[in-house]
Amino acid sequence: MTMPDCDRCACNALTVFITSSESTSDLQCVARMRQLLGAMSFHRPVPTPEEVARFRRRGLIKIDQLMSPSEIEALRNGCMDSIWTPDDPKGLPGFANIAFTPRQTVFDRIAGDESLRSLLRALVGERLIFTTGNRFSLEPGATGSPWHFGRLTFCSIQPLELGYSLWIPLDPIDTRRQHGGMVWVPTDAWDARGRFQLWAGHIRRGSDSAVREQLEVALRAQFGGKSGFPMLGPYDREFLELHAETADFAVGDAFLFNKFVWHRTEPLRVGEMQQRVAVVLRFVSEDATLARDLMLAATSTMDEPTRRAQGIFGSFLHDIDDGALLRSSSFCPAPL
Ligand SMILES: O=C(O)CCC(=O)C(=O)O
Repeated sequence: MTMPDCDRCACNALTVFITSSESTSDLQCVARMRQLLGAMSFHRPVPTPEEVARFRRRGLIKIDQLMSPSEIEALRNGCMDSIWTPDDPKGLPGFANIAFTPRQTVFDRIAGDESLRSLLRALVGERLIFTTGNRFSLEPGATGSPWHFGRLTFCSIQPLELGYSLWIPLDPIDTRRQHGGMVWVPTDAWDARGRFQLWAGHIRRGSDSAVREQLEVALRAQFGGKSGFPMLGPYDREFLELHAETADFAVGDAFLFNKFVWHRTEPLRVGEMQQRVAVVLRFVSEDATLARDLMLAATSTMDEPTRRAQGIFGSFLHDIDDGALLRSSSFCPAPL
């Protein structure tokens, strides 16, 4: 059915509906109504069995139009809100009958959406715990993150347990023009699992200073640089660049990858776009367990408030022992 065009602006039939009703006064109402209709007509994509199999083999997937326009808008408006953690988490378990729910940031709200969770569950094959959200903004000339895997982000769980990042650019990524997107290597080419183990073993054993000194000399000799981290030698870098993949992203597209995927930022070239913003929602397996020792060793240069401000998830699970299921903590959001 075609509807006549609105005679007040260049919008569609919906405007006609509204302008012909009592509330003709403002176009804001039109915009709001369009937004609501947009949300009602938005359907998240459903992964095919082939996509699920490919994701599990490669550890990553780009999902077109995963996020609705209203979610993108909400993320744009709310992504500067800081991540909430309790003021005094150590004190809280001592109280009786204390009700504790993290404040709803836009990240919590969007990460909790059932249709998003059902898509993530289909891909990863289990329920996930939402841990934290990050915002990365890149300006022309800035390089972003060099090659890495999810070391610090997932330092609160045991090295071989699974964690996932959902990267959502809020600006379009055009790889042939300004780029500013991401570059990655699928896990069937190189899975960083072994490097994750090396890193975790290194920092766990390195708490003894004599051992650390010896390890660090060898680390620098093998991998170069001032510290030897992120444990990448010249051959490794060549290998990663040889297998690197990238993609264009329209706003609404997203990229899901597991913590063992090597990835880096591609710098934003000079051009029209003054900034590229991306937000990332982080999830861990429902069966993930607390690696408090690893988290403390990995963040040893941070004090407790900095850890919390950085959204280091394990830093506020004070009511469970090292090695316990994260979900057994009353501070842990429920797996969905
Ligand atoms: O947005 C970026 O450029 C970097 C994102 C990233 O490295 C990450 O999510 O781990």
